[in-house]
Amino acid sequence: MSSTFAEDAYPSPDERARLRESLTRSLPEIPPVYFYDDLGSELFEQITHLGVYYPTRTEVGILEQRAGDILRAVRPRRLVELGSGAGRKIRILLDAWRWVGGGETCTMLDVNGLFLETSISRLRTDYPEYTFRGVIGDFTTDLPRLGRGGGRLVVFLAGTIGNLYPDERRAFFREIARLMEPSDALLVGADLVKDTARLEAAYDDPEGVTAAFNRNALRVINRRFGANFAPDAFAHRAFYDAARAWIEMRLVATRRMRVQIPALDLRLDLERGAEIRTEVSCKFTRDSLQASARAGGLVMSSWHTDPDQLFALALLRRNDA
Ligand code: SAH
Ligand code: AVI
Repeated sequence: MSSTFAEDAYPSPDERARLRESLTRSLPEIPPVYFYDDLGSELFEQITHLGVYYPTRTEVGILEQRAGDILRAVRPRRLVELGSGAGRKIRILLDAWRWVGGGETCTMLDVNGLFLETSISRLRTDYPEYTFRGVIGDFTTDLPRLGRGGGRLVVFLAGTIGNLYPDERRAFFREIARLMEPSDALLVGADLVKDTARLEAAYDDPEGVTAAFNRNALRVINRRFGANFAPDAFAHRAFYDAARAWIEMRLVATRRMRVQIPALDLRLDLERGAEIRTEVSCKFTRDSLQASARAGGLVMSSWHTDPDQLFALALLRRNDA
């Protein structure tokens, strides 16, 4: 478990084909998974502490209130966290598990090996009664590596579900439903639709941390694919698209430039003002999340939110459970 995402082996033909396809769309895209090398994961951690970035502290508050109820409802023997990052939120569930009982193992899956390794070694020290396992992988393709077998609570926090496009989200729910047993459950953190000013402020902080996080995707592409993007020649842009109910992050070229990406055998000629989409972050209502889960073969068994209805946790089960 020692390699980190950005230092992994040379990208596979499949990975190269997918990025090439994304970058050659009429609106070029870099999938958000490329934010999360070690620097990007650290920048995300900094984002979680920003005053304007309400999702983390709000979700932590809901988890602290509801972790016991959720564990009592599911009675899992095994916890699985997808996109675990620095591994702080799982501690709230592990603390509650100590009271509720029945806990055995905790598996965390993340694309960033360093963050995974560090968080697992800390968790092993602080929770010696549980067995921890780390899986370096991609939650859009590697879920089968988590195996099967009941008694599992899978948690997918932070609103990361919103970083999947609606069709990817449906495919994700379907794949989870396929791998779940009737006794398993999925706990999903979802950021909620709210006023545009508050949403946009959360993705454009005055300190420029989100801008640095956004530009970091170019550094990752440079390293991983031998490209020569000049990150400083791009401006950060974030806006709420109310019709699609998502925040969109883009990078805007501040001058005309030619970018070579040798590993993709690709040259991009960007005009000044040309944009690259780096992330969508979908916002939900209870109904929209329920409909999306149902389309993927899951039903909502409980919904937990904060007093200001900023963020929610939804507990989902297989529709035949
Ligand atoms: N759960 C943490 C971190 C959320 S940030 C929290 O609540 O604060 C999103 C996390 O998902 C990062 O750790 C990132 O490395 C990981 N990630 C992003 N895309 C991924 C993918 N496709 N597969 C696996 N992990 C991914
Ligand atoms: C990880 N994910 C839920 C974050 C979000 O809010 O969509 C990523 C992020 N992008 C910009 N700021 C935070």
